[in-house]
Amino acid sequence: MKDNKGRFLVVSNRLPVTMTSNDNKWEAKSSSGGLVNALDPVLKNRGGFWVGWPGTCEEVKMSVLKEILGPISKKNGYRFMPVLLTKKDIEEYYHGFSNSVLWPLFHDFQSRCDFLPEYWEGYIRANEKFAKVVHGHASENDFIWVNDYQLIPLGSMLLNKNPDLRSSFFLHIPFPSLDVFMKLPWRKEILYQLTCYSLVCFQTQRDRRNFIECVRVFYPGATVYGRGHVIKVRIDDRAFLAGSMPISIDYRRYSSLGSSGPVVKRAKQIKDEIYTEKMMIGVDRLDYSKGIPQKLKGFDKCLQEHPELREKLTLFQLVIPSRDTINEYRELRNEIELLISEINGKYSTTRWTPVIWRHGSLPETELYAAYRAADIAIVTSLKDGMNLVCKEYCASKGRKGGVLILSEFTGAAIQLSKGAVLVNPYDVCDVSESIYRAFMMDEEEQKARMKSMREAIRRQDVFWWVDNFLRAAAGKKLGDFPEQDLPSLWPGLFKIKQKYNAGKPS
Ligand code: GDG
Repeated sequence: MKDNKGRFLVVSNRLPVTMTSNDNKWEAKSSSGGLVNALDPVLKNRGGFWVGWPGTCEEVKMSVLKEILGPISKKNGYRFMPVLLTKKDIEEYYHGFSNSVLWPLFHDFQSRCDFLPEYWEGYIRANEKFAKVVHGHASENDFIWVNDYQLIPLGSMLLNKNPDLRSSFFLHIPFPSLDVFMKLPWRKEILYQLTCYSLVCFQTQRDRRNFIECVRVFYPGATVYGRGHVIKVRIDDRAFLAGSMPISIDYRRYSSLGSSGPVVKRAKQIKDEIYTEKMMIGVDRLDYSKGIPQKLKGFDKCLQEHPELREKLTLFQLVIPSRDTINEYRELRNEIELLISEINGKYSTTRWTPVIWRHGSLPETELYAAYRAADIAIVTSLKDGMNLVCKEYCASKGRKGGVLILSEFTGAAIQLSKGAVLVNPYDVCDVSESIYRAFMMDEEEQKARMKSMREAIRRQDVFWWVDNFLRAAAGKKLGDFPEQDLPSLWPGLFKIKQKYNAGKPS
């Protein structure tokens, strides 16, 4: 098992599939989300591993896991390695420390944090479980890529198990400023754990700057060398790299999907069904960081200030269910429903409903048809590590126009600042006027802005991101992990079987 030339080993909280059981019948559904959508095309057909929680706390027999995950592994061309977690783990590690401490704090929502010591204990316990699975399958030659805030301690745990098991880390969410980070009761531990990776990488230079500032305060003797995407940090006798690389999408795939016959045809149908002159799309996970109420309030104000837009502009808002067992998220859903019914109650006519919304996911082609049909896309995140929705929207438009309204507080705003209409989501007037401006923008300006955004996304697509990450972490590029058939899980097993059979009397 451990004699290989080096494989890709991605670790994230969730596997790209979720296992569910109904009357003891198990099935796996693919899960979507920024991280999965970015990493799946990278891992596809490269014969590596994805380690993560399969989304269930129920006891699952090994035979069931193999039966369910085996065929999906084969289809995807990489293997799924489940980490089994208990209800208590999920309560304390996932809902607790990850989503009630790190997520709100790193998105600047300090007042939403619950700094409970048992959450920290659960976080460490669950990370140990991940470390055990990774350690059981990885060799020193493998490229171990740990993803996101749920797994910050993993790198240091792997080093404790085997000092040659080096790993790299990418933080998909923002890294907060020093004064916010200081509020974390486990700030010393979290910072130390981040410094144990060979490469610790952030979405933007701003996030990395925040991190380096924290390093300088906690390790006054630290030295920092270099500039650009990757810099070197030395703390006493330890050295590691700190990077900043914006994650992106598989631009070519999404751009050709957006221009494909079925998507274009369906986009036309959607446009006809919507009825109004223009359609504006919003696609967000149900999360307070995405600023959905701020978007709705801005739209309300726009319809109030500019009555000429009534019956001419419809908002199609897709809300993807997320963490819906948490009270706060249920409350957010109620708030959104209330705001939508207020807007629709105020302005609807017999032939027009201002906000059409859906709480649920769409199949990929349907989502791209909706992007394609939309004249405007609106992202009003209060804080967002990157935001892939805005990049997907631009890719789907082909050479057509379309306007992107984008929150200043997304990582993507740095790359797309020339083409997008940037907005401060906390300023209801700004949101309202940006919608009006987007509605009125002429075709020529739209096309010019869209072109510059598409160019930026095409130049730095998800493969650029991976190549840069690999080059910095291991001096490799994606091509060094060629496409291949899924290798056997136990390469030695075939030989042992042969030997055994050879020794057997015929
Ligand atoms: C985190 C960070 C960072 C959404 N609805 C459907 C669907 N989606 C897909 C989109 C997009 C993804 O979900 C959402 O990605 P985002 O980047 O917008 O947001 P998060 O999920 O919060 O992701 C974020 C990201 O990690 C990557 O680093 O950009 O800042 O918060 O890809 O397409 N996909 C389908 N149907 C839907 O209804 N098929």
